[in-house]
Amino acid sequence: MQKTLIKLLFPIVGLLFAGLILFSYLRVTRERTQLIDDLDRRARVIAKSLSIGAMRAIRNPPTPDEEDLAERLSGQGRTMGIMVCETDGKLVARSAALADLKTCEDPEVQEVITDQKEKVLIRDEKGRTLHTLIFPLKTRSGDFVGSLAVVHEASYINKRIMSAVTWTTLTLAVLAIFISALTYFLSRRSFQRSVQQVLSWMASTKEPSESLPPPTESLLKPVTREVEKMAARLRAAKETAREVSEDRQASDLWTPARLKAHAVTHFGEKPLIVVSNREPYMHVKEQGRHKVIVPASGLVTSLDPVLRATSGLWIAHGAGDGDRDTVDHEDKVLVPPEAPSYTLKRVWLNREEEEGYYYGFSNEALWPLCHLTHHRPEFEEKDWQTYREVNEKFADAVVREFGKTRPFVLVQDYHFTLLPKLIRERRPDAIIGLFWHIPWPTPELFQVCPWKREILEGMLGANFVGFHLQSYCNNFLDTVNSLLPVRVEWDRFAVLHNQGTTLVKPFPISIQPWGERMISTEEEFQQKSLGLREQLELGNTRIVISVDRLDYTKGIPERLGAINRFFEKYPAYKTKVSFVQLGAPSRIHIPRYRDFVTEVEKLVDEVNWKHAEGSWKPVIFFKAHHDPKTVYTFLRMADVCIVSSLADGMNLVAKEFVAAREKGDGVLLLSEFTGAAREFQEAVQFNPYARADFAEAIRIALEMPLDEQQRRMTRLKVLVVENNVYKWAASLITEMAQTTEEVSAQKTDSVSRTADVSSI
Ligand code: GDG
Repeated sequence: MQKTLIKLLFPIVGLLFAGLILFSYLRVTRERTQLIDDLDRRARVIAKSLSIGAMRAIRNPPTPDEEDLAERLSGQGRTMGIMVCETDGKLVARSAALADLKTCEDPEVQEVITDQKEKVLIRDEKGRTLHTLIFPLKTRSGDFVGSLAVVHEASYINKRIMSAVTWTTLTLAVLAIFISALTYFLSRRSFQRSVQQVLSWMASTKEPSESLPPPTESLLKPVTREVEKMAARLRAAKETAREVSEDRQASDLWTPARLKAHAVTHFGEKPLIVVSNREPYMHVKEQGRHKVIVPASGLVTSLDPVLRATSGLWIAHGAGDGDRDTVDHEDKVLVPPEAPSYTLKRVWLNREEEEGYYYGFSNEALWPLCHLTHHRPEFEEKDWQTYREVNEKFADAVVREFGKTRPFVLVQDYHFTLLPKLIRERRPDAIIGLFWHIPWPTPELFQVCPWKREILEGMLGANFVGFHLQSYCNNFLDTVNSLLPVRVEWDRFAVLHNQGTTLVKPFPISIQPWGERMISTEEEFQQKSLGLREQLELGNTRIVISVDRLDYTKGIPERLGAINRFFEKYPAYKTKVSFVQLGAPSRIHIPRYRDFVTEVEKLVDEVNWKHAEGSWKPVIFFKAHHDPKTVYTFLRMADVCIVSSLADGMNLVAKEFVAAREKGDGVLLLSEFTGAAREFQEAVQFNPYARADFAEAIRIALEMPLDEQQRRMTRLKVLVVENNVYKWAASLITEMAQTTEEVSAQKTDSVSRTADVSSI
């Protein structure tokens, strides 16, 4: 600290000295001028008083009296004497004291004779400093007759100046030393106090419960502000580490806190950027007021908790009619509305774009192409063009969010097959993952797509492509292998192509625990389930539940056919069991989807017409977008859940049903064509196309003994609890981190190889 203070004082003392020197210089100069002025004045008075006598001496030859004139002033104070010269330079009279000095031939005297103007000279002669005033002698009529020089001894001026300089310097030096010392001691005292305050405050921040407020008066205030921020970050990290270690001790489960710590470890403070078509929160207008809805979508169900935990950025199409009213100038809004924890950035599409890209190419071509449900894909050239344009639009929106450091982007689903390549072209260093939520067909099926190669090349812009199942990965690798000039390394499931390497891996998706989504108490659940029974006139019947987006891939007509067969075969179940279908309308602008809803309604009507008894109806079709609480309550109050998809990437409803079984009972009837069927061997599996088997599976489920239900459900629950959505997201983040390391290593390798080559 001593050194720091001295360093700090150096410029202060320097400045002080410079100021003092300037001050003494000005003082001395002023004093000198004053003394010379005094002498000028005195010499002038003498010259004027002697001028008449001098002129007389010039006119008449010198007499002894005039000799007296030259001697009259000799020895009076500092006056040495006078000298009178004629205009032709002839000496008329001179005091004896000036005998050894220059005479009338002196050029300075000559100058006065020529100019006829008074002149003052200060010069050193014979070891003395002399002040000489040369005065022009003029008659009353203005005739110039000669000059009179009055000479003074002026050495005393220099002496006086020197002593003034000495005194001023001494005084100022003492003053400077005094001020410096004072400054030093005062700063030292306040520095010491500030450092002491900051040290005790820093020591107190270690223990938040006893922490002192930061010192506000301290000289080190900017330092305390930074330390305060750092302490907050350290506390947060400590808290996360504590939560993680507690979690680890409790079990090996992935939790939001553990996922956050995992993301921070790999991405630092940079947000993970997720891009999808569907937004997690949609603002819609209802009777002039804004209402927020969570769209019925497996993608939203799984990604929202991940973004909440990692505080990332989600970029999606703003599809709600109130969306524009709720964003800021960057089209961003903080979500979830009740507890904002991440940013949603909305991208706007006009009607034509939505038609061509979303309803057209994504859902009329790629969706049926990837789901083996015998629905013919419609490949419209115009839709494909719009699809490309919208992918470009999203690429621009995504890249706009990138900073200078390497960005991490997770692209979602079949709406954005071209996006990875487009982002890569704009930012070659980006780490890009693409997650595909639906199945991938065989090469034979995929190759009917007219733009198959462009789509595959677009996807290969990603560092890795994830699917739910290994079989979808294998299909994808087979497809690129047969359609593109690439090399597939089957031992590590990698595609080597002209943009680099793409790894293809399974990441089976999952859900977050209901406990995190539902804050409802047991009492609330009982009330809500009673209310729903009343509303749907269910009485005390047993409930078989199904929850679906109304999509032709979900096997709803097949389910209704099996229900019809079940009641035909087992009529004793009439009035004792009700099939409740929660159906959220989806993609309703596509005629195929509208027709599908009409078909379901017609089939429901037929089954009910055929089997209804009194007020009891075998099927209750609850067509609406339900809130998650309603979905949860139904999943919990039912005895059996049917998931009958004809093809499904995973199917999260199956997992949600298992997670909702608080008491460990209930039976899951699961189509063997869902991704979930691979994990859920304990579910009762069936082929939804085989109506009789399907109907039989319903009976088996309804008659399954409780202990058998519990045995199966316990195993299913372990799978859902352990493999939750946080674990899924963590494995994607790990993949991104590993890819980053590999990419950096390759870069270093290629740099060193370039160096090797250049040195050859
Ligand atoms: C795709 C893939 C894959 C249903 N009705 C309502 C509602 N839902 C919720 C469910 C569930 C989600 O929607 C549906 O998820 P699924 O996974 O069953 O199906 P997709 O939407 O087709 O999802 C699928 C998934 O992506 C994830 O990768 O599993 O294979 O097709 O969470 O509970 N939610 C609300 N109201 C409803 O009326 N709020």
